[in-house]
Amino acid sequence: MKKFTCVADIGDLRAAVAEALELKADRYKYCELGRNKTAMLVFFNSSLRTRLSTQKAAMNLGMNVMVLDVNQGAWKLETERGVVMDGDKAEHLLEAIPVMGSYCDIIGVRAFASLSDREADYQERIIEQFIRYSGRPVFSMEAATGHPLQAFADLITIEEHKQTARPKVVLTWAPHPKALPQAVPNSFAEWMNAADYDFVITHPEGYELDPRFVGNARVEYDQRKAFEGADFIYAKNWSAYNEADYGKVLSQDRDWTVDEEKMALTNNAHFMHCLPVRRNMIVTDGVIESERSLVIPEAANREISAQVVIKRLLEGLQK
Ligand code: AN0
Ligand code: CP
Repeated sequence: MKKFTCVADIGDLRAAVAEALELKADRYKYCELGRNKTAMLVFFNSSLRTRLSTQKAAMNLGMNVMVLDVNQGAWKLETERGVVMDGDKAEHLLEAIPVMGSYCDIIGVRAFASLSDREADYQERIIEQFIRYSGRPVFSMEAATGHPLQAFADLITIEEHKQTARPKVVLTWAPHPKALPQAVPNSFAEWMNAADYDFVITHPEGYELDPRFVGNARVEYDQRKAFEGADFIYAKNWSAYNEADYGKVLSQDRDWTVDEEKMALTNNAHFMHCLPVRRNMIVTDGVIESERSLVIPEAANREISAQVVIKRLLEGLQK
């Protein structure tokens, strides 16, 4: 594997899940693979899980790890080409990227959507420049339009807990006070479609996602109807994707909060969320604390999804 930004990069999903479960059972089996190799993790945005789980995954493979928080201690970076740099930005991404690449063997990048320029966000301008100019295999730790390490961990978690071959999985929008990217729901939809589950997306009108990610999923505007018979409820907030409202919060309607009454409509569904989660906005205390909640095992599987991805990037270096 030469890069990891979307489901296509991982290839056959059955094989990827099998590899994940093999690594989970023996996480130090390939501890020599990364010896004398360095992973650099570059963060343009905050993180708890991605930062820790990706470091742990690289360490399990015997790698050295360097973490850079671009906004804390590094020079302020200009990302647009052609700008006269007479403001507060001291360095351009076009120098910073190859410099970072010169110190490592693989690079992970977290660079969220601006939510102000849909075209620039959906062209993935930041991570694409890392792919082009770093000279190293690059993997997404949540870019503008996708969070594939999260979606892969979610897939592993569903495979571990499903009771039927083709479970009903429901992605539901839920309220949040701030404008959040579409990256998590986009990737979740992409991976659920690839896994060929019975997949339904529910959200208020105006929150339609990019059709390229929605694919063949069924869209149901009545949340309660969507929940009927569900085996997994995956909650997430996102801001509007449509051109007129891009990046805006259109609703904070707490009638969309996932609560016990709505979970009772499901087939005793498991509750999932990528975290961090705002309690009693996205989900009630009762649901997230219930025995059907998978939020902690889901987060734990981030170490496993990252380890499969980094292992494959390391194997790709040898070819
Ligand atoms: C981010 C998002 O919604 O993309 C990261 C989620 C993993 N969430 C927040 O900023 C709260
Ligand atoms: N789920 C997730 O990516 O969490 P962090 O933003 O804390 O890394």
